[in-house]
Amino acid sequence: MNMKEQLENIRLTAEIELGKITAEPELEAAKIKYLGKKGELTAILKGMGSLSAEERPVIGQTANTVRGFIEEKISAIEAGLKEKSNALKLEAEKLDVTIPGKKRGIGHKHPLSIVLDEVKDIFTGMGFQIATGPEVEWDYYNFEALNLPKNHPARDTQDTFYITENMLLRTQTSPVQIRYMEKNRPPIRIIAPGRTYRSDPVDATHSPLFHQIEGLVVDKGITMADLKGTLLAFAKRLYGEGTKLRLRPHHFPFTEPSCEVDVSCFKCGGEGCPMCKGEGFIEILGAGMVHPNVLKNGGIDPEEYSGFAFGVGLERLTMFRFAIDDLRLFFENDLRFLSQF
Ligand code: 2U9
Repeated sequence: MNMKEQLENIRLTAEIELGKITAEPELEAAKIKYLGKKGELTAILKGMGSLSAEERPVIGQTANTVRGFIEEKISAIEAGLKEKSNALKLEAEKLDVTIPGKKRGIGHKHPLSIVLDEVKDIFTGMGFQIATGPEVEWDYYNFEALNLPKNHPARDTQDTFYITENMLLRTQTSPVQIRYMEKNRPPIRIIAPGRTYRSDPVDATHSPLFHQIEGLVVDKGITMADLKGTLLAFAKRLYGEGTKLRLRPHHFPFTEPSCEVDVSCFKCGGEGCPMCKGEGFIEILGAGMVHPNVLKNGGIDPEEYSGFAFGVGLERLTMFRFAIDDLRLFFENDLRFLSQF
């Protein structure tokens, strides 16, 4: 076979082989085979030294024509493959902007927050400030300053979680009020809402974490009548205008005298029903006149000033408000429960 025939042969096989190419790697292999430094065309051009002066330009021209032909074919195939892969990519990335979006439900307040916000509104409306403080407290602020020295029997009912011997999770929000008295002069009118802790086993009415709202009023000439008037106004706003109060004597180490406060049952109005267990009244909070020792511990002279304080459990308040019979529901985050409020 002479060179011209060889060249024609290369052109023919290239045409057939290139025609079968469907993917990039095959195309790369064909480029090397036909146009590469060690390719078939190059081999022929290298052998041109042995040709006569007449033959050389003719073969040279033919070789160039064949090369041009192959190059053109290859770039046509390259363009075709590129187009195909672009189309595939577009198809894969297709986005239907007309599909309706996924609806996200809008959340709402937790029942405890609903009642807490109501209580805050009622007291701020009566001129109270809202005070907060640390949940990890010193034994001094949680117990000692509140007239509960070490080994006081009432500490038993407020067993808590200790960080160290003298540092603990607060069992009441009263330490907030001691800290407030240390930094502020009377008149004082504050409520201290927040998380509190006790090492109680969980049941329908107990939880190691719960919430308290405590109140403190200190000024010249504050009496039990102020306590009663303030709490009556609060109970009427929370449970309705017809609500009555009943104060029963009680004992707390931090108040003297002390009382437990009942409200007339908002379900039966005092007649007696399953809600109030036939009593007509429901206990909602504890209160009393601040013990002189406690005022002293807050840096306030009990000869000059007097005050009243109260404490209420937010869970208990909320359970009565919405007729919920199990406190655990507040903390389980079950939407079947939460979405009812
Ligand atoms: C200072 C002085 C006195 C806060 C008070 C109560 C009565 C009370 C309970 C209600 C339900 C605790 O969550 S509960 O179990 N609290 O009965 N708390 S008087 O007395 C204070 C507070 C701060 C400086």
